Amino acid sequence: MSSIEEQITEVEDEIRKTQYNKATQRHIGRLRAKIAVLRLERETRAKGKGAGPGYSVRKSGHATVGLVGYPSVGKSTLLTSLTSAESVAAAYDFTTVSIIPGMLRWSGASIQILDMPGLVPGASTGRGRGREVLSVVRSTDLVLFLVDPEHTNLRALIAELESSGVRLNTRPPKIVVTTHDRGGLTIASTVKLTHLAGGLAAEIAREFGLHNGHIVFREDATADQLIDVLAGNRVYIDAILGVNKSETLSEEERKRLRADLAPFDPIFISARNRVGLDTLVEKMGRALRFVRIYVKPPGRPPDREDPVILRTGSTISDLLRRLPGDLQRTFRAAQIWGPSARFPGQTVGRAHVLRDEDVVTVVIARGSQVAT
Ligand SMILES: Nc1nc2c(ncn2[C@@H]2O[C@H](COP(=O)(O)OP(=O)(O)OP(=O)(O)O)[C@@H](O)[C@H]2O)c(=O)[nH]1
Ligand SMILES: [Mg+2]
Repeated sequence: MSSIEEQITEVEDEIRKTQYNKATQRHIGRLRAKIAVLRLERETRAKGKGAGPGYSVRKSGHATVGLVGYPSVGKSTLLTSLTSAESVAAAYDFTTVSIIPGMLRWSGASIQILDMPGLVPGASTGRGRGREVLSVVRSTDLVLFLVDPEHTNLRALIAELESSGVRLNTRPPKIVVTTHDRGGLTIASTVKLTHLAGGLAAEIAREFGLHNGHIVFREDATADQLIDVLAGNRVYIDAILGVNKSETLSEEERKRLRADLAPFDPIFISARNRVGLDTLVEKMGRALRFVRIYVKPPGRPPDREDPVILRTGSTISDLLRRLPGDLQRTFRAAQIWGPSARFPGQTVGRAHVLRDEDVVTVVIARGSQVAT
């Protein structure tokens, strides 16, 4: 029996040899599912040996950005230029990989930036301690790719991230899978499935050992999207791109790079000369999609000076966790004014999703101490 690595290579070769067309679509879909299953198995074994992912970086700030790029493109220089030298307090050595954190302020939010060792091709299979680096990337809120004029192969970098389960600039597919003990496999969809017709969805599910259960599609998903949902360990992270050492580039060269790097909209910087950094930071801050929440104590005006900073999609429950006192226990309701309120002063519960610049009053149960 060949090793998992050999089996993966075999299936990859077969995919490469197969021309993609209507007739082979199913075959390829099935093969891709096979690879995903083999990769899951490889991960499980690596974890068992204690070698795999499972170490993380101490997070601080409101969000974490990972600096990802080939060696020597200027990641460490950028971190030093972006963050005050003092904030690069210590090199946390994770026995094999050094990740240097720095802290940056943007519009009231503090953003942690992680400088990581350069990625090399083959990182996702473990080259250059790549798997450890990639496991840290998986835990970040935003990827900042950095290339320089000598290392512009962004696609290969993206491929490394993808094979470690990172999905960039896209949302989780609208597919819901439930497993049952028996009753076979049923599939329903609210839209016409153009990529997974003719039983392909069921065949892929079977590759994952799903024989009894229910799959609901709420979008016209591809085979890869279904595989992602079945594999279940995918993370969805946004990414932006900087081109460093750009002080050496002519207008013509920039234009060519821009075309090469599409659909990314690269920001040309010089980390060493501190050029373009404001634009980069602005783009980073916006990409993190913070929401600012103004807390209003009952009967008093809201505190507009010092908003609570949350990430987009956060709920009242997330807000409670960030406020002093035992609000998780004493919470009774919240009142909302602002973008997420259907009308001023609307009463909402813990699951209510907040929007940027909401004003919130927390109402606590009678008899509880008032939180200040
Ligand atoms: N011309 C130019 N050189 C730069 C710039 N920024 C960094 N460098 C140089 O690029 C080289 C590599 O910089 P580092 O910051 O160590 O690169 P790195 O990406 O952290 O490298 P690894 O940690 O090995 O992955 C150094 O010699 C820097 O001085 C820049 O804006 N322009
Ligand atoms: Mg470095």
